[in-house]
Amino acid sequence: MEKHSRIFVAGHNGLVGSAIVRRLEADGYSNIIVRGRKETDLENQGAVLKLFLEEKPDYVFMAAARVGGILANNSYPVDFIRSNLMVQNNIIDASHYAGVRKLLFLGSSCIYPKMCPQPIKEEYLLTGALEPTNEWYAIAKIAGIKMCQAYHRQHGMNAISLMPTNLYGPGDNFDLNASHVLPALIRKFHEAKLSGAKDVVMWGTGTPMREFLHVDDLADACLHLMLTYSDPEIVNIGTGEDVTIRQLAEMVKEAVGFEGEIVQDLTKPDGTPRKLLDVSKLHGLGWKHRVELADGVKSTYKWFLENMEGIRK
Ligand code: GFB
Repeated sequence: MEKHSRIFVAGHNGLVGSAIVRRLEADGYSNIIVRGRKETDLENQGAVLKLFLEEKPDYVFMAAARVGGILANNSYPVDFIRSNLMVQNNIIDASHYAGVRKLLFLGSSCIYPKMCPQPIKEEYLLTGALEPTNEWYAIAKIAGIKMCQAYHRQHGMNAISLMPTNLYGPGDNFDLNASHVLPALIRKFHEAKLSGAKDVVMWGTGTPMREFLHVDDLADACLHLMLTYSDPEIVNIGTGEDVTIRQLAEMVKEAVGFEGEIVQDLTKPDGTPRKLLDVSKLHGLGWKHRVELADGVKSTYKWFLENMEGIRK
């Protein structure tokens, strides 16, 4: 990929897409193509094909996805399976049809079986039943991986698939019904501090374990692998370290400076008990994360404070 290559970042307004655009711009890539939802509806096959034929991208970062936390995934199964299948099929098909040189597809750590051994190796894909709260999203993402591998096998397409762990950072969604745990806790502790509330509600038991990767690290890994990796086999992207949800809540509480209690809401699901990626393949490919969780929580809280007016909440 050259600095003047035509690079399409699908989903540039989202948490991941915006981080990829920031990363590419910082490195001097000068031909970044983005399209807003109003200009091109990525669920519309004709519109996506038209975009590809007009813009003729050389490289594609496929970061457009319908994403959400455990409650949104559990509540809107149609949206999560249908929208993701449509958008990814359109982009992968159009990439082939328009002769894209390389496509990077982003999946998720929730593609792996709920009860698979930890840390999770890439080879555990499709070895067991999925976590029911997010199987709709996971099935769509698995289909995306297989589409890329099928295009590689049948047409020699250069398409790589990366599986990031739980992400967070600037541009995250802070809507309490739709968001992931980390931005939700930042908002809840912040609002509790302002209102002088006695406690903050943490969903579930607090015992599930999650691995969190700062989105700027993910963007860096995407660029690294776009430049150096060309194999259809999937690669996990994470830190290789995890915490309990209770530990995360304590960390956010401290970063925000809230002094009250943390209480459980056991009517909300825990989800999968643990989801820690084995990142030895990634490390072997020459990449390691830089942002430690405690620092990332602090910087994301700072971002939240500075951007409260415009954020999704
Ligand atoms: O981040 P999260 O929504 O997604 O929840 P998953 C992680 C854990 O945090 C669960 C708990 O055990 C939640 O019950 N939790 C505690 C909270 N308090 C809160 C809160 O206020 N809000 C939220 N959202 N959770 C998602 C998948 O699973 O992970 C997606 O549904 C995707 O498909 C994403 O793969 C990365 O880690 O459980």
